[in-house]
Amino acid sequence: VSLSYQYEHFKETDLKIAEPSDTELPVVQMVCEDISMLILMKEALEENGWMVMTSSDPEKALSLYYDLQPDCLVIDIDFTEIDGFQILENIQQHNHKQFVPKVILSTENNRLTRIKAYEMGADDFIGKPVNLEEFGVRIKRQLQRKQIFDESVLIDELTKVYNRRFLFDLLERYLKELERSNSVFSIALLDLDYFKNINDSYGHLTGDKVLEAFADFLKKNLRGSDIIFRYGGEEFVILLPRTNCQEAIDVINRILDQFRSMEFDEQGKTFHLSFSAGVYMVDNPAEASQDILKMADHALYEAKGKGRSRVQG
Ligand code: GH3
Ligand code: MG
Ligand code: MG
Ligand code: MG
Repeated sequence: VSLSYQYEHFKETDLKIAEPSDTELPVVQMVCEDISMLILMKEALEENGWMVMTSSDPEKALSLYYDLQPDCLVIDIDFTEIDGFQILENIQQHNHKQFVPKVILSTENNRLTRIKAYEMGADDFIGKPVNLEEFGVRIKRQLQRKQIFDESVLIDELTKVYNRRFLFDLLERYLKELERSNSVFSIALLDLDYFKNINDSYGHLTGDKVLEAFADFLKKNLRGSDIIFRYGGEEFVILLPRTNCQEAIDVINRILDQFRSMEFDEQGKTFHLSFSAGVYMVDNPAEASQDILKMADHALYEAKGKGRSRVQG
């Protein structure tokens, strides 16, 4: 397997689910030995416009689960050869930090089975026979929970770019990726210049609007591979994969030029803004993510000290 494949695969599987403006269909995976019932349930769910993947073989279901990373998993535990709870158990053991709602189906709709299911991490339990209409609504509810969870874990509410928490999560993954490759990546820490003046002159609501506009500007003008995070207040981080220090400085300088020429129009007054940035290249997988940010912050501090509106490597 070539690195580029790994890289694309890594991006697609690990990041696709995390796109802030994700327009992908929700994916529901179902495991059930009874194929005719599986078909009926699949049709019922597909009416909602969801993508539904099914399997009647537990082994295949598990590998599909890890490849697919579904948004909801439905397990009918009534298998003849195995204890269907083993599927749930296996998945819980490999629980990456992700949240995937799991719905258990069984004819054994009794107190002890339900308790066991919930104790093993099930999010819902539906007794068979399944009412298809109710089934669809209950799965819909689980998909909503999944979406709310993903967004709150990953995305900054105001600017809709990734949040600080996800930055550190993703840094860990990129550092691991460095171990496998000879690649590098760069981090740029951007801080708006004299932002307090905006709040003081126009009020906090305008300040918020400017932050949103800045995030939109970054989304529009950065390369598709660059990843944007709100680090805190008026500070943003750009992760530039496979980009060395000089290339990163060039990218951020280009962005700075464009941003300086952007005109803001508020309460009958127009103004321009700038930012300062610190860039730091990472080529050592042993580096701690906190230290990476410290180095970028150090460079940012230098940029501010030299008079702001500049990029410091
Ligand atoms: P410098 O050039 O040194 O960066 O000056 P500055 O005024 O940007 O820096 P300072 O850190 O002193 O002020 C940052 C301001 O950003 C202070 C704070 O009120 C404001 N701020 C932080 N988060 C938000 C936010 O979410 N909304 C608004 N409106 N303002 C925010
Ligand atoms: Mg600041
Ligand atoms: Mg400051
Ligand atoms: Mg500032």
